[in-house]
Parts: sequence; C-alpha cells; structure tokens
Amino acid sequence: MNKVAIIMGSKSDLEIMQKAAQFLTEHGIQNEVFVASAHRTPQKVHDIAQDIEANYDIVIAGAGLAAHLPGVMASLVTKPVIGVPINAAVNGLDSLLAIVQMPPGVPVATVAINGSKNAAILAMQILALKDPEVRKSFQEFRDIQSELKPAN
Ligand code: RP5
Repeated sequence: MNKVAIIMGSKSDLEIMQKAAQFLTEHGIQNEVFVASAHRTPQKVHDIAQDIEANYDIVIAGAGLAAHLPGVMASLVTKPVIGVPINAAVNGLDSLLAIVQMPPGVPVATVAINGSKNAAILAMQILALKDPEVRKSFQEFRDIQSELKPAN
C-alpha cells in the first residue's frame, strides 16, 4: 500500500513535521497528516492507531515536551514507528530522551531533534525494501544528493 502516517501531538508541531510530508509527497509516496495528543486526546490517538494498523505501512510520530505520542503509537500498532523529537523546551532534550528511551520490546526508531526530513527519508528506505519503484526513486535522490546527477 506504500502509505505513511504522519502524526504529531499539536498543530504547533506542524511547521517542523510538514518537512516530512513535503519530502514524501515530492517522491510520490502517499502520506496523511494527523494531529492528536497522547495526553490531551488519548481516545483520538487510539482511533487513529486503529486506522493506521489497517491502512498504513509506517508511522512518523513527532512530539515535544513529555513526548509520549511516538511510544504510545508504537504500543498500539505493529507497524514501524519513527519518532521525531520536537524542540518545544530545553532545546528538545526532554523530547529526545522521552522518545528514544523506550523499554525493550517496544522500539521507536528515533531521529535527531526536529529531524523530520530524515524520518521521511528513513520511511522511504523501508518502503524501498519491497518496492522496486520506490528503490529507484530513492537511488535517484541519493545520486542527486551526492551530485552524481544534476537536480532538475
Ligand atoms: C506536545 O506539547 C506537542 O507535541 C507540542 O510539541 C508541545 C506543545 O503543544 P502546544 O501547547 O503548542 O499545543 O504535546
């Protein structure tokens, strides 16, 4: 199905998280953005998790402060979850530690603070494992990035 769910804890995370959506869209990968808070709207998170489990391949989850959303999402779905710590306070270190320090058994693949573009690139690499078209598109991205080929 090649669909990526992008979820974040607040609309205030959108400025950072939309870089993930932009990268995926630019590379022809379907994605959908959701806003729901593990703390403020837990039932909505559960409902979205059910949708994700049925209809998506990978989750990119961003949150700041006591950033529990990526971990909660990882607990609710069997799909890989990539966590994006958002810098909302103390330079994002609170969020980074909350997301990366998952207990054994429920991993969240965590990227850098505000690293939503890398989250999208990682999602594309995972999709490329089983889809030759995505693999080709990813190789083109790599070639352009390493200046083997001019950007058009
Ligand atoms: C977290 O709290 C959100 O992910 C956001 O990064 C932070 C602040 O949220 P707002 O107060 O801006 O809604 O849950």
